[in-house]
This record gives sequence, C-alpha cells and structure tokens, in this order.
Amino acid sequence: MKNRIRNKIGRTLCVISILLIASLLSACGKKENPQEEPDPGILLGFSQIGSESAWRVGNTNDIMKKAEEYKISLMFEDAKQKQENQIAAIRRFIAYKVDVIAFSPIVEDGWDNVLLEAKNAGIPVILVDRDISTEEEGLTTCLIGADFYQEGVKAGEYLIRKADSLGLDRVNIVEITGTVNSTPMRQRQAGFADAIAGDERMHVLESIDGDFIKSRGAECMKMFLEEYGDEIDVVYSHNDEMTLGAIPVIEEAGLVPGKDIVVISIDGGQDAIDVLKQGKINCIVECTPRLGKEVMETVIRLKNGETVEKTIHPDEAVFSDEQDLTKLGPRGY
Ligand code: GZL
Repeated sequence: MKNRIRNKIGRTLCVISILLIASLLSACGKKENPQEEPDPGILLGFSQIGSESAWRVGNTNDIMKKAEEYKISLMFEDAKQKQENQIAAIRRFIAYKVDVIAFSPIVEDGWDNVLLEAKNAGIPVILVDRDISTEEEGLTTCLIGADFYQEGVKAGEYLIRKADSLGLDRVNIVEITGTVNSTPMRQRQAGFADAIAGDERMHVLESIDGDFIKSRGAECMKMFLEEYGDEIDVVYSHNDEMTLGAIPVIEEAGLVPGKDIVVISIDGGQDAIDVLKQGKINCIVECTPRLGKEVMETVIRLKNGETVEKTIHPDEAVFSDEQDLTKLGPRGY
C-alpha cells in the first residue's frame, strides 16, 4: 500500500517539475514582439504668449490637459508677452529636435528667420490661436484658431440689432483694441467695421490700444470719458480683460454700464459672463480657448505623415441680453 502511495507522489512531482522546466524555458526563450517595442512617443514644443488674460490661462490649461490625454510629451515655454522670448524658445525646440513646434504668435510680423530655421531642420510648425504674415510661403503647416474676423462681424451685427431695439438714430462708438499688429486685434476691428459700414447711424469716435490687458482697458475708458463724456453710446472692447477694466471706470463717472453705455466684449470667460448676467455687459462674442484637442490630433497626423487642413476654426457662439442667460452653464475659464 505504502509503495503504491510513494509511486503516485513520485510521478506527480515528476510531472510538476517537467511543467516548471518547460515554462521556464519558454519564458527565457520568449522573443519580444517587435510590435510591442515601447513607443518613443511624440515630443511637442509649445511657445505660449504669456498669461495676460483668463482666456490665455484657459488656453494653456487646455493645451496641457490634452497633451497628457493624448500622451504627447510637451516642452512648454511661457514667453511673458515678449516676441523675442518666443523666438528663443523656438530655437531651443529646434536644437532639441522636437517632432513638432506649435506657438501662439504675439504679433504677426518678425517670424521669417526662425521659421526658416525650423523648416530647414525638417520640423513642422503649427500656428495656434493667432496668425502671422511672412515673406516666404510655406513656413507653417496650419493654423488652429478662432475666426476673429467673424467675431468682429458678430459684434457689429449685435450692435445694429441693439440700435434698432433702442430706436437710436445716431450711435457714437469708442473702441478699445487688443495688441496692435496681432491677428485678433486686426480682424476683430475689420469685421466690426465691415458689419456696421452700411449703417449711417454708426460713428466710431476713436480706437485706442488696450493690449488685451485689464489695466490698459481701464486707462483707455478713462481717456474716452475725459474726451467724449456722455456723448459715448457704445464701448466695443476686443477682450473681456479690458472690458472688466473699463466697467468700474464707467461707474466711477456716474454712468450705468449696460444702460447709459452699451458694452460689447469678446472671449466669454466666467468673470465676464457673470457681469453679463448682471446686465453691465450687453453682448459677449465667444472666443474659445479650448484648442488643445485639435492641436494634439493635428500633431499626431503630422507625425504619421498625414496631410492636415490649412485652417481649423472652432465653432463659437454669441451671449447677449437678447437671450435667457440663466441657462448658461459654467465656462471653465
Ligand atoms: C484670442 C486671443 C486673445 C484673447 C485675449 O484668440 O488671441 O488673446 O481674445 C488674449 O483675451 O489676450
């Protein structure tokens, strides 16, 4: 009896050891499947203008969030509102041999040399948010950003409707512009001017550069009120930061923003939307900062050698006192 049990245990141990040796041999001899080599990944160099507005901060956050989501390594540089810092950053990206360069150009001119260096290095360049003008063609692959001209048109079309509803026969407008020579400034001004050109009621008294920043918006509004006082019917401001700077100045002059002076703005950040809901701003044309998804998908297409569209415009809305604003959800920037 005992012998039979010993034999059974012996046979079982023998089978287990054979199975163990077999599995060890297969593990050692197992070839790495070449398809499973770790992905070297994509390295994107991104030069951001700075942090001049809630819009810009929202744009930066979205770029970073989407880079992580799409597993793209990001070399991010903040130019602190200086073109020379953007040019230096692009040169660093070239030296680092990134796969793709993306940047939001603070102004339209002065990019030819550094973009020629990127082209000669074989690195594709994506424009994000704003456009550039260069002597040489083909220095950039595509532009991903808002249609600023249409934003200006939407602002002008709102004003025509507002003048109709108020029964105005003359409309005196002051304009606080964004950074001179930037795409949003040029095109928001052109779109607005073209939209009101056929309406004889409309008169732009003066345009002053507010550089997209709050303090300058306040200074511009102060200058306008000192110059024109209660002649002013409308202030058209190229972004919310400058608008939010101008509103307290209107109030300090004893005037009611949104009533004595119609206030038209662009961007659509939470702070400005809250003021719109209070009735101190009459219209905000949306300019979405959420460009990260389109940027990362374009980066991947370029890395895969696919062709991409020359221009990608996001859809954008208009928020105004013509609508039920209670339904407007949180803006996220
Ligand atoms: C628009 C962007 C502008 C925003 C401003 O796409 O370039 O720059 O409207 C920001 O808030 O400063």
